[in-house]
Amino acid sequence: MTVPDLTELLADSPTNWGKWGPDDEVGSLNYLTPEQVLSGVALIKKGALFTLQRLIGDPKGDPVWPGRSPATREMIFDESDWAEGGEGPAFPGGLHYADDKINAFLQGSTQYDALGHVWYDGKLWNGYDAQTTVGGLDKASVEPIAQRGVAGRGVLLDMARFRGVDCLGPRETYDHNDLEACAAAQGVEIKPRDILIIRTNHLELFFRQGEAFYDDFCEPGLVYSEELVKWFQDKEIPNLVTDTIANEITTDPNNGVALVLHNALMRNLGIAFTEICDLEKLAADCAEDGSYEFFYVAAPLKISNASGSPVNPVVIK
Ligand code: UVW
Repeated sequence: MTVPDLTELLADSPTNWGKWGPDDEVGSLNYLTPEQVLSGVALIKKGALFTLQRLIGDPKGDPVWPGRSPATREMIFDESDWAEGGEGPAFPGGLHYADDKINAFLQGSTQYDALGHVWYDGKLWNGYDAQTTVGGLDKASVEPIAQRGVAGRGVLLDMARFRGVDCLGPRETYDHNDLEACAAAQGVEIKPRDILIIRTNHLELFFRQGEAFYDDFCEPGLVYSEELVKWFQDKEIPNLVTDTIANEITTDPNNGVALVLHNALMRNLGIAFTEICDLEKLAADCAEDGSYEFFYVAAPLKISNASGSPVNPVVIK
């Protein structure tokens, strides 16, 4: 197969560039108006909270994109620093304290991608020049998303349960028609401006297989087509949230290109991507009470010029 480059493949793919002005850095999150936030709040019925972040430093391992390493945490001060000969600082009254730090890829755990995280043809979201990423993102970093915050009506699409499997395997695909069919089977409607949360439970294979998981690395997920991109644009989807590392099939089976939707949806339409979520408790609850719609809220960290940020999204039902 001759693999096209993204410029060629997405030559006629639509963009939302300029839709929210020449200085916009949050893209389709603009669809999350106060009315949208309130439509999510109105779905709170039983006061149940679900946090969607994976544990950083999970003893079972942290799944990351190949080439990245899991976060490491280092203890700076603990009680041993105040033992005989220790270096713990002395404070009046005898205060001791714990202090630690982490060294982490900002894309290496449950995270929001900045809209400027990916690009092709020298341009990122809204047409900003790729040179603006050099030394840190001057445009479309994660900071404007963090300054804004994310909240609205969320819908869970449990593709694993819909397909009657424990988890989707490598290379399994689904598209917007499958999402609609899944929603119909769950008795929920995908409405315009919904935050879409797709469960595959694929990372269960990482926890079962350990490093062997990477021997056959091609995550399952959405696959690019013109119709799919149009569906996302027409539905005005602000945010795509999944429990996989990259939110889409790793390599497109139709053309051999990697991460096409990062470009067609994030770079071109300005859709925010939230990756590596843990959706298991939420999915179990949705299956039990039959309700797949809820209030979703997320606050990525305010990190200047960053390509992404760790986050602990919260769903309230
Ligand atoms: C890459 O950056 C390659 O992927 P992701 O957005 O999934 O972290």
